[in-house]
Amino acid sequence: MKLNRSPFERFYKNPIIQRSDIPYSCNSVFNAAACMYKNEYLLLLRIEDLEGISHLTIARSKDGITFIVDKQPWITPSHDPNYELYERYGVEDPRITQVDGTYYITYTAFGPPGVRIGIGKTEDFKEFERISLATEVDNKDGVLFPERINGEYVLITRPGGLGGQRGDIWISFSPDLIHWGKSRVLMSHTPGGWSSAKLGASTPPLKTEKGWLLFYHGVRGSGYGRIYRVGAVLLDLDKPYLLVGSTPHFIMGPEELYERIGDVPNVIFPCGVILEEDDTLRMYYGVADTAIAMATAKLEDIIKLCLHQ
Ligand code: M1P
Repeated sequence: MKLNRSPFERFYKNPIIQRSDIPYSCNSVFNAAACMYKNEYLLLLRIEDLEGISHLTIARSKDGITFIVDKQPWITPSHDPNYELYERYGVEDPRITQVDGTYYITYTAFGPPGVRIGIGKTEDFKEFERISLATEVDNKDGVLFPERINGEYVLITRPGGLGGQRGDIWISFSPDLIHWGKSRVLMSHTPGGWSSAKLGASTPPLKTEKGWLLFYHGVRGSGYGRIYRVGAVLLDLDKPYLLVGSTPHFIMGPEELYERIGDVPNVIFPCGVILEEDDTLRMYYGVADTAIAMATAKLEDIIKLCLHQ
């Protein structure tokens, strides 16, 4: 049975990118960041290699559906002594945010001490410059706001939440993308509900007239494993630590076989959303940690759900 009130429509030929589309050997491709660059859709794919280490590779498309994947990885675990230990097990789950004309990439740096949020930047999707490891362990699901607010960069994070631990969504502020503070809890997991285990930001906030629109994933344990679903909230434009609306329930969950079956079953994990000129949202999401799918929704429908209209 389909979710009655899901505003999202899945692309009929999902998944749009799978392992056979990658021009070199790998285990899987999932959880891709998305943006527009020079009139093309650009995805930054998380690709897990045959040793289980993830790196990031660019894919490009004219129509947002048919993607050509670069022949070489772009961002791989760093050999810089300041980063090597923290990225030794991989770079994962990227998000792209354009701030003041520069593309910033947040990602999960995974190494022996645990997971941290890395931030880097690019102007041309050729050169990539690391800026900072913004958090200590264990912290992930970092998304950056597309504007400085009151002069500060704003980052959403998810400390904790590894294994069976609980995890909430936090927000922090920085003058320079290196030093972060004024941290506070933005959203907590909901005991007994669809995000009873943990939450994490999914896509970078999108500015709307009604507030910053943030998609997030909520996770619930089950006898068979965890279930990853998606909800949305609106945050105050000037005080982004304040919620002005939230969907009363999850708005998309695993339903199709490609979302239910794979390396990690029952996972939908968006990392990128693109707003089209006609106010259609195009969401790119990892499915079952195995492939990438796309779904569309009308911005207005999501906002109405957040405002319970
Ligand atoms: O396997 C599901 C997801 O698990 C982790 O996400 P989170 O820590 O937010 O629950 C990540 O490993 C993610 O890549 C993966 O899709």
